[in-house]
Amino acid sequence: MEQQLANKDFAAVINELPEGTFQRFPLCSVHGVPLMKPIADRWEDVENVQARPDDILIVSYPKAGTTWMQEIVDAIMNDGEVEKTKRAPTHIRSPFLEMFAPPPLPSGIDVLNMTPSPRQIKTHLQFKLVPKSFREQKCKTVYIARNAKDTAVSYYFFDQMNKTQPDPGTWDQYVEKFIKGEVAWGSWFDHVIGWWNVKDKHDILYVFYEDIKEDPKRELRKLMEFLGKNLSEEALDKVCHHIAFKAMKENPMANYSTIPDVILDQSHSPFMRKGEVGDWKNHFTVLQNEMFDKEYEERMKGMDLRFRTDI
Ligand code: PPS
Repeated sequence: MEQQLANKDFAAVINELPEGTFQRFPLCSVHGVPLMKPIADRWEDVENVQARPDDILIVSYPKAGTTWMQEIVDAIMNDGEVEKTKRAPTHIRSPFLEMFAPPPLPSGIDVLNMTPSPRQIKTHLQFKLVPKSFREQKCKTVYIARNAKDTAVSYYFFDQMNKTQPDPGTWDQYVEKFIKGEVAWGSWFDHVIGWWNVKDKHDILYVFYEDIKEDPKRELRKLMEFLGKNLSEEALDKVCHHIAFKAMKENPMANYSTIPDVILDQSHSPFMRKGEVGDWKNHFTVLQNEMFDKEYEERMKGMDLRFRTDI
């Protein structure tokens, strides 16, 4: 079924849809979280998704390294046989739970319903918004988190090139919106804290982008153990090579190059943009940084959740 979906020429279908089908959708509040209108409009469908006990949920705030984690999980689930990860693009191999799509394109839920178990499911939802059946089925969940400053920079470039997200405005305006959580999927703080607070109550592995960047093999081992897999050293080395930034940037099954410009305009900014820790220093002014730090201190007060903005 994945192969069938992979073989369909969605790009051709997308390019034939009437002008205006894809647009910079406004944000609507869903239980207090701003989500793009087409997601809010079909929220009941998302809430009613039926999880299976062997589903693996891959969760993140946008731009935290979701695609990286999707590639890692798929490679591990395929026992390090990385050739198997080339069977389809990321969004088919690992359906995006709340992703909307105008007919005849399949939505995230449509893809999910066609995916064989064990399914690897991407979501950007805060813990409180995840359909309850994932908790009932006690699904394994991998949460990937990235420091707020690099996330904000990455999101700013993404919102420029993703033609379905609200216009980010200037960088100065964006920093303010990001801090206030007035961006798609809401507040970075609510997201990382919400998942951190429940990580020991459910089957959740909380992983940091910066840790994978620092020592991919160490983090792969943690993931392998969590997913109940046992890869040889040789297989792990193969996975490390496969999930390196340069390899993924050049991999059409991982770099979103199959999505047409009308949605993702990669001529503006590539999806695989820099893949670094600390790029925020090239964008934050001294003033923006002071403002950000002040708010950060306030929001993270008393938390035992620590992020690195440098490695
Ligand atoms: S999305 O749209 O929310 O799913 O985006 P997401 O995949 O979460 O985040 C995209 C950022 O992750 C970087 N990335 C990587 N970094 C290091 N190594 C690898 N292999 C890798 N793959 C993706 C990607 O470049 C985006 O970050 P920036 O800082 O914009 O480069």
